Amino acid sequence: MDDLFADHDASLGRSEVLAEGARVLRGRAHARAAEFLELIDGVSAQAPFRNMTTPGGYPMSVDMSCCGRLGWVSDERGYRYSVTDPQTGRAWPAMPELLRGFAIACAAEAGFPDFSPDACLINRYRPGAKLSLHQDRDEPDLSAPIVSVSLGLPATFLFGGLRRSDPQQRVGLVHGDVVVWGGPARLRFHAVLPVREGEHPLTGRYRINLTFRKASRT
Ligand code: MD3
Ligand code: FE
Repeated sequence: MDDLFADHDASLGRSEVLAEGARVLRGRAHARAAEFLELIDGVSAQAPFRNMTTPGGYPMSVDMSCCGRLGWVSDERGYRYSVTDPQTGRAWPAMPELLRGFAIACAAEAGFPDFSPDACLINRYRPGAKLSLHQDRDEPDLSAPIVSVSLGLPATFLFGGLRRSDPQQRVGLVHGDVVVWGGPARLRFHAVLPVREGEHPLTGRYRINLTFRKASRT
């Protein structure tokens, strides 16, 4: 049995379809979470967490880092993917193979068999941090899905429609949950409500979310 899914029995059948193209794989990252967090520590030792600035000039409340060939960057000039970390002037740390393989397996399970991520954005939320309503549309190949892994403190995720004003469904995401969204759900608006105060045995006062993306055309 594929040991990337060592907790398969515990999470068997706990897959929810949020909309066509969007699925939550409950608990799928639970068994490997401690290893994943070690790998994230390694990445952030080379590419430290930082509060990026929005194009409007405001600091984001979420601390971010990246790994993979490309990293997501925001500043007064706008949003884009870059092969260098503007803070260090160096390439982003490599995407750890264990993480990349896990994301590919989750995408395949959700119906996207050819996922080849080259960017992983690491979002770190302290209590009070949030992500406002947005679409992920900086990637040139929108046929590729995005895979999200939630670790640490829980959060409430808002899942909207293709227009900013569309109604939103609330989805609770806890430690170990994975969300895969692509196809007709790829451009849906979404947000994360302010993370509530709490303490998690593996992350302390943080929620960590990984998003695996294909950020280049080829
Ligand atoms: C999108 N991150 O980094 S990912 C982002 O939890 C981002 O840090 C969030 O949005 C985070 O751009 C959310 C989870 C997610 C789940 C379901 C979705 C995003 C989705 C459904 C449709 C569109
Ligand atoms: Fe997003």
